[in-house]
Amino acid sequence: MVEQSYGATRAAQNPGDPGWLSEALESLERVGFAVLPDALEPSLVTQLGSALDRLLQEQTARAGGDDALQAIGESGQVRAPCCEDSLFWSLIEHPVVDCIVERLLGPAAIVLQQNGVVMPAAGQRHQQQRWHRDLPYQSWVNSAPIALGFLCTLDPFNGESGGTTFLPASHRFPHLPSDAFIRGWEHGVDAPAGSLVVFDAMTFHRGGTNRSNAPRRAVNTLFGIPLLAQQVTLDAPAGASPLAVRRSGSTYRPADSADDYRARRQARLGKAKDGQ
Ligand SMILES: O=C(O)CCC(=O)C(=O)O
Repeated sequence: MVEQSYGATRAAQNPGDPGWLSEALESLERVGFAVLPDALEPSLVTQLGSALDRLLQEQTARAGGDDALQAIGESGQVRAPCCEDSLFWSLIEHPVVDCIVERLLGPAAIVLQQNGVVMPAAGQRHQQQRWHRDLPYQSWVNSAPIALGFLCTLDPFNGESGGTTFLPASHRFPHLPSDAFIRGWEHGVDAPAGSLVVFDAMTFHRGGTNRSNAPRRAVNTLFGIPLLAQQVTLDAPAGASPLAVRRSGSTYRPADSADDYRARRQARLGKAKDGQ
């Protein structure tokens, strides 16, 4: 049924789009996120879950155990799973993911990061439970998306397991709103395992608290336009000043592996617990 209105016009939609795509694109534009339930085959979800459990164990052991990861805010996270198990490329090549990426970011889009997020059971804390953007430390807004997150749920997201909580339309405003606004408007996602939760990377969100008795797992693949990349990799000469090192861009160069990422983070944060 067409809803009645007066004095209003509708933005044109692409008549060739399937209904799910029109709905997802409109939600992404207006509220900053969209939920696509049951987007993945159950057998793939099971395989991804087992692979993520294995990688979490392996990466945690390589990093010196969970206490070492807690110290640098890295516990319960699997970095770049697609670099260690090709199964995770199925989330990058998934036709629904690809359709939205191509439409909103275009053919030059690249994967900026892929992370497994394992929310611990029984209400324990996790680094991703604080409000953040997936392009963090940015207090400005863009008129069209430059990066999109695709959270694939490997377990049900609901009030008990702590589905991701979004601040609707926060991709449209530079700053995090007040606590009162957050309490009034935050929206927790309910979705079965195998869903895709798609969001503009500038939409503020946080992982919910998992009060169930089992870990709650998801994989977040972040795609973005290849913005402001160096044309040639520049290395500052031996003995260069801190300024030259900073300007060379070496601090922000992509890590070679999950272990390299953690070694750099360890060097930067030491024992500080509050780093991002
Ligand atoms: O797992 C979640 O609910 C949230 C994950 C998250 O915040 C992130 O990957 O940026």
